[in-house]
Amino acid sequence: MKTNNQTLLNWVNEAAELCQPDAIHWCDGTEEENQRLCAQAVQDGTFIPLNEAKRPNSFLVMSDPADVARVEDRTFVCPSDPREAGPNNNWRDPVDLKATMRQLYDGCMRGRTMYVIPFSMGPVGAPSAKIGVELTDSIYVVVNMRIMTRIGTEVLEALGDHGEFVPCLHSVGAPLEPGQKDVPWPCNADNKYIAHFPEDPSIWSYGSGYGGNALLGKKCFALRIASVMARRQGWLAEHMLILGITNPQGEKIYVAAAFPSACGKTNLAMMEPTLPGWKVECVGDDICWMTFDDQGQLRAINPEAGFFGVAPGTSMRSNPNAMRTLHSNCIYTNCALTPDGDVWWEDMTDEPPAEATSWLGQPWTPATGTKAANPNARYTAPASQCPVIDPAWEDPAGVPISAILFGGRRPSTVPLCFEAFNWQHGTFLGTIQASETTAAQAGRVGILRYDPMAMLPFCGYNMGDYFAHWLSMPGRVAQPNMPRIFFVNWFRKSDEDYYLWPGFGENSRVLKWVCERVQGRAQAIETPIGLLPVPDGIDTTGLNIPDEDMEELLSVDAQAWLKDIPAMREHYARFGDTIPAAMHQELDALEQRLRQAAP
Ligand code: OXD
Ligand code: MN
Repeated sequence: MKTNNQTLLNWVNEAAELCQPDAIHWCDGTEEENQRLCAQAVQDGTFIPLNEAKRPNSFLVMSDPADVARVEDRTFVCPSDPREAGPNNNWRDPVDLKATMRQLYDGCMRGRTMYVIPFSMGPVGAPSAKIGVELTDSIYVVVNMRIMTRIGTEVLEALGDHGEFVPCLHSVGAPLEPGQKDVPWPCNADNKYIAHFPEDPSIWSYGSGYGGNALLGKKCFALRIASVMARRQGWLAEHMLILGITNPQGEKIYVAAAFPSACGKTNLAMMEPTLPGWKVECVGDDICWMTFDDQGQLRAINPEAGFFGVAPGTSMRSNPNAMRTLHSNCIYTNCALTPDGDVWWEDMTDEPPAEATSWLGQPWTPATGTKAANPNARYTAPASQCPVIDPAWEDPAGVPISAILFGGRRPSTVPLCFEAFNWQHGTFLGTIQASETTAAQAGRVGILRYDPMAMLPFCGYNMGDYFAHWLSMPGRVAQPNMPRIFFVNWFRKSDEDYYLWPGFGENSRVLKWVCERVQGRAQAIETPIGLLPVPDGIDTTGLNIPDEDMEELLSVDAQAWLKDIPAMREHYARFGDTIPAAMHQELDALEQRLRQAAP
């Protein structure tokens, strides 16, 4: 046996008795093991090897069409007291749900191997790293966890005989009878449960093999369970990218940023600045754990080791550094397959391939009229392969965070960028972070969907208590050196419905302003909503943007903001009396400042 950790051994035995796998395999995390598992998955018909000359050591996987995304309505957060979970989570009584799930797990791994994956979220042995162990009957999960986290023997060694770990039990829920032929993507589409028991803490997942439902280190551990730990222990587990930005003088700061899904987190995290002499380097694209150091400085680690990125829309134009990360050693899920054994997805190239096999395994041409790749098709790529990975991305001490950005997709009302007055006001801005519905969604256009701190699907406890935790941060150390908080909006549209701001690499111009504010070099104008750049505050050298557009991007329309106030109050009402009084005061104060400013 690879470990003497009795708690771990007992739990693996109990799980094996319940799930009844044919075999148990303890993952060592080696390349040799990885090769064997990938070869097995090819033989099983789950993995399609890609063209060795084009994408060495890479595989395409096509999932069951009934298992293509995170299932929020089947995700449960189960403390004993439902108030702890809050209205932002689906709650079930933990005793009842465990009984229900035990019945499902009973014999669920028959005909399969149970893999034991010891994994570390964060560099192995780092002070703020945390260990989990995932038991799974899916090779796809093992191979993806190996990219997304650090797995294997070194983690067991770091765990030691008495170390603590979060047990994560996963099954696709598709036992095989003797002689029964397997399908390429086993799952149990009608019985999915993604359950979190924060008081244990433990994670039980059943029925899905996809992404955040099955790679339990990511959303389940690093956000939902970790947010509960962070609250108890006085740190922050956030749905944020982390980047380093260096000016032409070589001065560097680190920034963390929270945007809801589909707002370009990965693109910002590894952008190529258009401003000459500026450099952006990536620490992480999705999750950020922040702890105070003994100087009162918040320092961040990326608990992950890979990118599980949305493929469609990723191109040399939108994210060249992501494209350059994908040269080898990647897993692709639900992308299309080209005749020369490569992958393709919508907007990857200007010209689509003349023909391909769609993610549904069907012949596809541009005339087919359906998407070749699933809209949630993904790549799983080692972060170490990113050409702009930050030199300190695995520093066990983390990187010092000087600024936090919030933002959403706001075609109207919200300016390009502004700064919060202080930490409390910045927290308030995070709580009212929202995206507007667009024509792409059914229902009315322009409705605000609030996603506070981009954590609505990922906060493992009551959202109101989470706001209070944010407010408590500066009081936790003697001399806090809090990051400055900013709000950005790349998606502002003109009255004629075009995007006023070009986005992508041009966002470096906004990051430049953020740096200059942090360094005390940029002026700002006090407005009812916060501190805005002065006219000319944003460097537009070489950018062909009309003065009127720039003016609109940096204007505060008090009437438009006032129109949003009732929706903000409704949003708060959803969380009842758990919303801290300070947040209501901020909302009242905002309304008052807007009324004074409105003509
Ligand atoms: C993700 C998400 O996959 O936020 O990162 O849904
Ligand atoms: Mn995410």
